[in-house]
Parts: sequence; C-alpha cells; structure tokens
Amino acid sequence: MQLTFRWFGTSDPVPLSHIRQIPGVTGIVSALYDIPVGDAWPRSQLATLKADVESAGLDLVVIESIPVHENIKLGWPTRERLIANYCASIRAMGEVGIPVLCYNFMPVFDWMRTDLAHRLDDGSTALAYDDRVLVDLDISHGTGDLPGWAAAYSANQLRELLLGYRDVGPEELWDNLAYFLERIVPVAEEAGVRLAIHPDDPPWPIFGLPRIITDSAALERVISMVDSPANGVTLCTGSLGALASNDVAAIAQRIGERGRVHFAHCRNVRVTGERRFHETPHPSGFGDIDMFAVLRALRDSGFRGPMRSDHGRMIWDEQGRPGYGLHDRALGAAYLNGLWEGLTGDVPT
Ligand SMILES: [Mn+2]
Repeated sequence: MQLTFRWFGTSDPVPLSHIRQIPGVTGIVSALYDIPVGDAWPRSQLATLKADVESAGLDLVVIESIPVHENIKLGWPTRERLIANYCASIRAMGEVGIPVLCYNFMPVFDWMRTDLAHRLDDGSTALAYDDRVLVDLDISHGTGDLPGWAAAYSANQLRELLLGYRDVGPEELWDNLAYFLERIVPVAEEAGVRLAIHPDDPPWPIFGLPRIITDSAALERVISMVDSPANGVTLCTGSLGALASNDVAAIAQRIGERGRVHFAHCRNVRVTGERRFHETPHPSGFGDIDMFAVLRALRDSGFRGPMRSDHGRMIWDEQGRPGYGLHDRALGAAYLNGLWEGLTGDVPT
C-alpha cells in the first residue's frame, strides 16, 4: 500500500511542502485543471505536473480524474472523437509514468451534497446529504443553488443535458459505459495504466438522472465487462457506505480477490436515514464504516495500490475547500497508516 494525498495543483491552499510532512504520505493524487472537458491531455503538461510533485519529494501516482465528456455517457455520435482523445490522454499518462487513473461515469453531476458545513457535536463541520433537501432544490435556473456547483452549468446547458438523458436509462448508461471501456481498456493495458472507476456519490439517482455504479454487483459487472487487469475500481468507502445495504469490507474482499482494487479512498460516513448521511472522522467508532475490517480485507486480498484519506472535516478553524482541508485529512492518513502497520507489520518511512 502506498499512502497518498489529493492535491488540487498550485491553486490548492494546501501546499505540497505541508503534505510532505504528513508521516507516511509519499504519493500525490492530482489532475490538470485547465483542460476543457473532452480535449486530449498534453503529455508535456502531465510531465510538468509530475516534475513539480517530484521536486517536493513526492511521487505523482494517480490522476483523479480525467472527466468523461457527457456525450460519451449519452452515447452521442461525437463520442468517437472524444473517446479517441481520452485514449490519447491515457497514453500520455503511460509515457510520463503515472500508473493509475481514477474516473467516474456519473451523468451531469459528480459528487453531490446538500450541506457543505454540517456541524458535528465536537464543533467541526462536515459534508452532508439529505435527499429530502435535494428534491426541493431548484435547478431550472442552472446549478447556482447547488452546494459546490455554483458556476458549473447555465440554465440552458443544464436543460439540454437533462433532455438528452430522457432517453438514457440505467441500461443505456451501462451500454455506453461498455462501449467506452471496450475502447479505453486495451489502450490502458498497453500504456501500463490501471483504470479505477469511482463509485457514484451518493450511490442513487438524483434529479431523475440514472446512477449505476452503486454496489458490489455493479462493480463486479464493470470489471467483468472487459476482463483485463487494467480494468479496476476505486474502493471509495464513503461513497459505497452511504448505502446501508453495502457491506464495504465484503466488497473490498470480493473485488480485491480479483486483483481489481487499483485505488482506495478511505473515509467514514454516518447514515442517519433513508438517503441521508453525513461525513465523520475517519476512525471506525465515529461512523458506520468498520475501517479496520476494510483494510484487513484489502490486506488479505493482497492490495498494493495507492490509498488516500478521503474527505476530511473542517477542524481547528481551518478555511479551505470543503472536504479537502489539510488537518483532518492528515489525521485520517495517520490513522490509516497505523491500521496498516498493525495489520501488515509494514513500517512506512
Ligand atoms: Mn471517493
């Protein structure tokens, strides 16, 4: 296991020099943030990013993520050119030597929360989701009222996309994912890049849009669809754990045994009702995820890939990107490190 940390590039308020000081963290998870969705990622920019990370004494080991253009998810004819560009980006990753690509296949919206500063009993704040709040959010004027999505889509863009998805139910979305994977997996295999699909967050339909990467059966369907070692998953404990019926440790075991957990996101959530949860500190006692059992399953299945503490709370008056402050994610990293050392005897340095 390699402990990693997400870094949003030079505009991230958390500098690489601070990440370098978290014991055991040696890898960086990042992306290029100025490439229009659908364009091919230039090798030179990836090489520059990698060099920046290395000059801080860290390795760039995961790209999270290269966004998948909506027209690929919709199965529209322009997907041919867009998939060709995606393949070019994967090849560029391979040439520069970045081994893992985390991506997702969620229509229109990526992660979704209804509260970015839900107050916990200890005075910290965490991300939270309540479906009863979501259904009252008005998106007819665009994404302006959605927490964290202010400028993402105008009213017209959103209307057009939602119209497009009227013809795309879950099975059509599966077909479009299959079409995409059949074309990118062989390229990734040849490039030496491991693909790691991220589960949908939260793992249920929102705004009438289908979401399909929600549970163990879905993850097994993905890796079986194109049966290659390059075709794997990101085990995101918090995304999967928002659905109480998901036994995350059992999922880690099942997918891990097939050698397809290529990246692990570890965070904890407390489910407080039907389609209602909030994030918590990472340790098992604070949420519904048994993190020890998850890491034990990863150990037992021979997991050797990158892992990162996922979202953290805002603590100690830190200001920053919700979910991605330094302090609580660093506490999470230290906790994960301790669990792993106890489980494996591996002593990170
Ligand atoms: Mn995640």
